[in-house]
Amino acid sequence: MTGIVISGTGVYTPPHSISNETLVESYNAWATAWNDDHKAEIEAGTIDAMQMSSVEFIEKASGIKNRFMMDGKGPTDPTRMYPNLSELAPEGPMGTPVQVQMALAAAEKALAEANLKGEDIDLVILSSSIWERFVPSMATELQKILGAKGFAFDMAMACSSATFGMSTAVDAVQSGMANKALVVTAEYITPAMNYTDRDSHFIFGDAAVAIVIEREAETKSTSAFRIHDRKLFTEYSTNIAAGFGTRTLIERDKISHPDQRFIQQGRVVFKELLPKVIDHVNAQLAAKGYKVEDFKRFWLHQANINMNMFATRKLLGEDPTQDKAPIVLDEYANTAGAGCIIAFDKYKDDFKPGEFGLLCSFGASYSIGSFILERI
Ligand code: CO8
Repeated sequence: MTGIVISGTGVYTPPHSISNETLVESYNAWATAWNDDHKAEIEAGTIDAMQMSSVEFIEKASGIKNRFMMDGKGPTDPTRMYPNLSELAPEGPMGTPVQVQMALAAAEKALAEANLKGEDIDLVILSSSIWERFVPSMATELQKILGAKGFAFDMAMACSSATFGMSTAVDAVQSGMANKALVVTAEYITPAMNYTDRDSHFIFGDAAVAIVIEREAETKSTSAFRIHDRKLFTEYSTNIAAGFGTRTLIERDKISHPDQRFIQQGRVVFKELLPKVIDHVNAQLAAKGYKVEDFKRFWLHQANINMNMFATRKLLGEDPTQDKAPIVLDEYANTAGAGCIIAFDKYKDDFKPGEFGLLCSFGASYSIGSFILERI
């Protein structure tokens, strides 16, 4: 046991709700126009025609029906196919980033649930998969806006950004480096997507989540969860990648190269990662003397419904229900590090004191982060 609790969580949902139908319509319009432009080469057999996307495939293969975007117009405009950043952060790179605006909205909700104000926080960790700006640190800008004290820093661990950030915050509070920590995962992912890639154009949505971490003895929250245990794992893999970074600045000709944006070997990820997740969770429960029956709920990473069904079926030995392992990816799509926290935030209010749940992120790098939680 850590003596530390999660005393508040918050979710920021972006304003534009984009259905599979809308996304497929714009992709297919773009692909049809591309095929028309390349008719001669396609007919000569020198290049392949773009295949059409379909709503039925997306829903069956992923379980995703909808996603939220900060800018819904750009990615669904067949003549553009990427978001318009400058409309959302008009003052250029030093204007408050969209990611910080998203983070702030989630943080305000988490602080309210924890019964705290910005000035009560003395550690801010902005832990996300991708970055709108590297310097100055976006976490320090959020710290300033919130009026938080102490120190702040950015960190990244792809799909496990929130859980790894939470674990870092637990260490800081336990060691006395900080008193009350705010972890925010602001996944502004749409700018890193390739909306002209049929295999992945439907996978992601934008969202931000925030978590307050503090000592159990000090919390003013009426709905806190005690952190009993946490277990982290990583293993290098290039099967999920987005190659942009400083190299993009230098190799200008590669800026629009597909490997700068999100790419994955979806089937390989499915096969390689899931056994690791199941072993990871089983090992954690065995080491701490828990059985799966001890848990009221499993708040899992939200990438693909078939993955979640498979994982919970293996863990529980039965078909999972929405109550046992809630799915939010149908509405939010894959929100990288934010997914399992959205599930936690939306499916935790019915917990009674003494009931246990397991929170687990898994995905890119590869990474896994799992927490055993008890409602106090
Ligand atoms: N419409 C119609 N048909 C399609 C489409 C489409 N949009 N896309 C592909 N197809 C076709 C394929 O071409 C293929 O055709 P054929 O059989 O003729 O070759 C057929 O459908 C089947 O394709 P797949 O085998 O690829 O389909 P799957 O059933 O494997 O489903 C998924 C694809 C949905 C991608 C699935 O493999 C999946 O979700 N796997 C799990 C992957 C996963 O969890 N990844 C983790 C995501 S990463 C993460 O969570 C956070 C990353 C944070 C980093 C962000 C950086 C920007």
